[in-house]
Amino acid sequence: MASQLASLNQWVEETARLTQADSVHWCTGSEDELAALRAGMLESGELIALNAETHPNCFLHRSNPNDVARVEHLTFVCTAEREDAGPNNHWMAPAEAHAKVDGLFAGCMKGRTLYVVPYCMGPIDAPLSRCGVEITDSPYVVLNMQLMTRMGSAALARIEREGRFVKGLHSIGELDPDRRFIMHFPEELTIKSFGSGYGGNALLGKKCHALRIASWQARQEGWLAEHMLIVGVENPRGETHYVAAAFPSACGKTNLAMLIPPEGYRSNGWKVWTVGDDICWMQPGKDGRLWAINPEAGFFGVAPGTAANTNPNALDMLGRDAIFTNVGVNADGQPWWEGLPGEPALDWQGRPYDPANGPAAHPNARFTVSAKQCASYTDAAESASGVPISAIVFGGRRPSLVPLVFEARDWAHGVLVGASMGSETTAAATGAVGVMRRDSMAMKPFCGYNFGDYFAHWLSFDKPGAKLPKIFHVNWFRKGADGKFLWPGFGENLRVLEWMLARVEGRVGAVETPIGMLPATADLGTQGLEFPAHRMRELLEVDLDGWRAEAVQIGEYLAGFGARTPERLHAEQKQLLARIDRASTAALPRVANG
Ligand code: GTP
Ligand code: SPV
Ligand code: MN
Repeated sequence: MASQLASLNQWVEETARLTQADSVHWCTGSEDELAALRAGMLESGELIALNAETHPNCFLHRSNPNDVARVEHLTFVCTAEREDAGPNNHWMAPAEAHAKVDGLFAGCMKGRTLYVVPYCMGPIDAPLSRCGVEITDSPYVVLNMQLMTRMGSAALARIEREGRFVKGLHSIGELDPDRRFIMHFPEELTIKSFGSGYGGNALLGKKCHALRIASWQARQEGWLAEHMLIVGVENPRGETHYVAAAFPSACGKTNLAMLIPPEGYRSNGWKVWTVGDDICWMQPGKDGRLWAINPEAGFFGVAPGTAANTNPNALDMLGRDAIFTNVGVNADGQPWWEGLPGEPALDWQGRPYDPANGPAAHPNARFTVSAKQCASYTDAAESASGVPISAIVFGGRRPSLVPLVFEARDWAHGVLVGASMGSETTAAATGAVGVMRRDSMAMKPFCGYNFGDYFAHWLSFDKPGAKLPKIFHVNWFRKGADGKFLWPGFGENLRVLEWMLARVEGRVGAVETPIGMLPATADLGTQGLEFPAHRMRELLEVDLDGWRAEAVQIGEYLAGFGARTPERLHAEQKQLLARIDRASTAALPRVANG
């Protein structure tokens, strides 16, 4: 089968010639096709069957140990003008990038099958959804794309109808880190990824298309493509508010998206609905609100730490029809990672487990599973119009300074709060872990254009008639003097969401501080939590000296984007600094007159 779309056929034919693939397979997404792929991979060792009784139709994939995470230093945005990619991206001139990577693709699929994978990001009938075609020589990528996107015949039909699609060319090459590139050509709606088979480097619908290319398109077309979860919070009155939250990689999106309310909240009727756990596309609706869809159809989630006491919804959905990448295995042939009960037998590289070799599961080990298997997944996630967003939340790993929660004063201040986000780096990308860096809107690795222009785009949503969500910042990761997290996190995070939504509904007050509005300690529900009052004070503390230094750093960071940073954002930063200075002066002990 080929397509009715000449441009697609032609691209497939050219690519087959360039890569010298043995054969071409157009993926339909049928059960037979998937079964055949799995059978071949079990034979080649690319998949390992897990315990079929405890984990029916679950498989383990061990990636090359040099290929276990995104590679930001090898990821490029190739725009005609360097400034359009911005200092937030690695840049290469398009002609040079094409030449470099096409050289690698030449002959790279000799002896391999070339898979043509048509996919749709978002519900197949949603106007905001966008389609793409990934060409890959990795059956592992095909299986993952089938779980993560609407892949196959329905997507191809939409592509043929629209005549337009994002082209993604991928080969695992030789998995040589010195011959690895993830190239984006937003002006050509094209992605070329060579030399990695892992996650965001290889599943091109995800970060490459749904964030880097889509953010570029979103700017031109007046919408937003964001690294955000989408979660519905239903209160005891049966009203559901949808919240979109941007946390950097491995900072808690999947966990918040699938949160199970604490016991007292559950019995009072609180419910939490999962729409998406990683990516959010949103657009102003006719009513002025922002309406959001989850472009993905599955979860590619961090395995370590996923446990009955942290994310039971996730654990429950992983009992069948799932792919595990770089986890350990127990003596029973079940997948195992740090946080689960019991003992590992083999580590992620298939060696007998030895603590001297490090953790049994790689810290960036992942599961891939269809969203439909998540008990809290809601039909609203399949809605063509999306869900209306009541609140936007930014957050990161900040061991000090940043309080548990605060609310931005208005949209423009909220954009500054998002732009100023910082977080400690994690194992989701190769490189040092635990290093503080700025990660505006959690998009540092994913914005397909200059951050200065991106901030201006965010500001542009504030216009007459807009009914914009309130913006908040959270920090689940503040630590006490003992080096331990002050806040219990996970399900207890609903307590913070409750306060935010009460603010959205205008039902609770707030304490005004120079950095924004904070809850009065009494307004954050701690019923049922063993929680000394001094700890809440510590979590909500605003250290003016520390914030002064932070505000100065934010100013320097914004200046780094030069003339592209909107004046309005500079003005917000100056106002922040001025508020801090005023409050510091007011807080100084006064000498009485006379
Ligand atoms: P990506 O898929 O990389 O984008 O990550 P993510 O943002 O979805 O992060 P995820 O929810 O998978 O969490 C990453 C790690 O943070 C896991 O080890 C979690 O156990 C831990 N984590 C998540 N939420 C919390 C929390 O509220 N408190 C604490 N202390 N840890 C958390
Ligand atoms: C992330 O790193 O933010 C992820 C995993 O969600 S990956 O698909 O590898 O980008
Ligand atoms: Mn992510």
